[in-house]
Amino acid sequence: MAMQKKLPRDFIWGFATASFQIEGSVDVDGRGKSIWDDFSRTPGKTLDGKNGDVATDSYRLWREDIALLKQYGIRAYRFSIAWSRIIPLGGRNDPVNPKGIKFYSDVIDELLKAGITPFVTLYHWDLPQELHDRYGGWLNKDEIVQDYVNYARICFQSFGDRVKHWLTLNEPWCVAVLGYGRGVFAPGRCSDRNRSQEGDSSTEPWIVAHNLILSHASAVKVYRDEFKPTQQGQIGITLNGDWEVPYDNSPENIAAAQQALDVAIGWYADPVYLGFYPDHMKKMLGNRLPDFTPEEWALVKGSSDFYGMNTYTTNLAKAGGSDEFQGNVDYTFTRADGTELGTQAHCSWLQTYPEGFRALLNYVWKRYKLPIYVTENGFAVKGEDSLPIEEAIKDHDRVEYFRGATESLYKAMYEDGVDIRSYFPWSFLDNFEWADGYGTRFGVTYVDYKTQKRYPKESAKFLIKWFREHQEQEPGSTTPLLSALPSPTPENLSTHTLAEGPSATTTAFHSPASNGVWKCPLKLENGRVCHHEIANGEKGSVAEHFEWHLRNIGLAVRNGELTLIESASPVKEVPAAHATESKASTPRAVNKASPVAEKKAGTWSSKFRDTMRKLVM
Ligand code: GBH
Repeated sequence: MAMQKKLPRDFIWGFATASFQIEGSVDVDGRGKSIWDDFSRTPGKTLDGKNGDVATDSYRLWREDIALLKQYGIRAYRFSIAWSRIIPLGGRNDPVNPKGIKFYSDVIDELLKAGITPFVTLYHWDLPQELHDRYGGWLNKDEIVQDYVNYARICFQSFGDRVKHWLTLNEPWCVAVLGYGRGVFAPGRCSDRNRSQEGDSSTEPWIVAHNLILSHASAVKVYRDEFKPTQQGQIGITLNGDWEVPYDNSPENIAAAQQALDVAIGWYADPVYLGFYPDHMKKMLGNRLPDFTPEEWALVKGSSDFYGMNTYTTNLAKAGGSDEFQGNVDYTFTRADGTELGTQAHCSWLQTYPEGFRALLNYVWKRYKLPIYVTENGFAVKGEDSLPIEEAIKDHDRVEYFRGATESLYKAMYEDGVDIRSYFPWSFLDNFEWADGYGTRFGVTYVDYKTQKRYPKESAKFLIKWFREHQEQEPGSTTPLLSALPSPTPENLSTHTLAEGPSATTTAFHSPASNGVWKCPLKLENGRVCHHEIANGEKGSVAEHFEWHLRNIGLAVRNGELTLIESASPVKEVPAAHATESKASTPRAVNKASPVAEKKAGTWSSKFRDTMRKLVM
């Protein structure tokens, strides 16, 4: 069999989040209000009536979160900065909040210390409330562009020495359409007076978009002029956009698919990358589409170093309907023959269709001709929120989604020649899913909102394993050394699953060797560390043996998480000693291990202990 090509070492992969969806602590350390604070507290605005006051509590739990990212062995983390933590009132003449700067600075330092590349979004929908109240926020071109640029500049100044990947805006389509057209996201403006007392869905979204594009382009100019020469980073915008397949082969539906793409993607991507608006938009909107002056066009065209892609699904496009935000095209997942496109997610707008991801990557590459950074891609399993944790973490549909997505990513790169530089599954954690509240879970890590404990789902393990197998590793790389991930049933370590892959020995916990002998699963990438074999053993005694190792290293599984215990117990070189120790800590009957003599016991254990402790710290 021919060797499969591997993703290059500098391919960036990791998980993504956004400030308002995870941070909570909305009135802590001088943070100002964002437009999502009160909006999410307004009855009727979120499906479950819940708000962002606590979310995943990550403003307080950020160290634990980064420790988990590190344990996952990922290479990058995409997160966003809350504008109102940096400048609580938002504006260019308003005071800067040192505590806000310190928070993100500490996060960045901690990530870098863990070998994780920070990928930073400046704006993921949480506009300072004051700017909305003061002058209409994104509706006010003369003010918002300057205020956004001022905020961006402070971020470049404060973090740019360490952050080399910047995203100006997340999904401007959503900001404009959902916030000012449909009125379902903050600030909730639209023409429907049952929903909002103010707003005009026929004009405001197009104005807001115009101002978003100018704000983005102006911030990029500042970065390129003032910071890039010394800081040497990349900066760009990230756009949502799903693939569109014609409902059938009729000419009007073939045209409809392109028209849908023109509004879903071309509305922003054509100006930013090509320097014009799609014809379909000009025809559809006439003078409601604000044009740019020649100077503005010069600023906007070419204002992104790369193509930032957030994509989730594919729509079947049918000509007709009056939804301008879809280009007057109807969307469906039901084919003409009555079959469904793919597996239905928890949210109505999302079904699986990995072929669409590959097609979209090809379309964007051919049309915009820039390297693609996939900055979001993910799936919410239907009904996951009503399952017990042990069931929810077996997220089969999400694993299948990512199996398809990674295959499409791989084929787009190596069969189609698309230049793709990053992949960020959404999301690192279940979190505040905007108007859906907390009932829709997109995480690869389950969050138990009662305890704020995190539990890796199967999808996290699938992705970690996929990238370990499909990406070139650093020479002599040892990550992830420790393949054990926290488990939801810590009291029973025998059910503790190890991530599969070359550095792990999963089989050890699943079945004995052919001669009925269990092998200790402790293994590093460069070889087996422990040579203990446990004859006549049942699963439990292997697990206890493994726990014994952990204790010797100074680690323990506590509340399902691998933690450092205050000090490592003295290294026991005599394998037999552990049987007694295990007994003391657990009522489970322990079969006496019949250890194979460990010749090098004295040499590996202390060194190994240090390595393992460093990993968990
Ligand atoms: C992303 O948006 C967001 O960046 C992220 O914050 C969010 O958590 C994640 O997706 C999961 O939703 O039915 O007409 O109201 C995804 C792009 C575009 C998907 C709009 C939902 C619904 C359109 N979104 N779409 S509509």
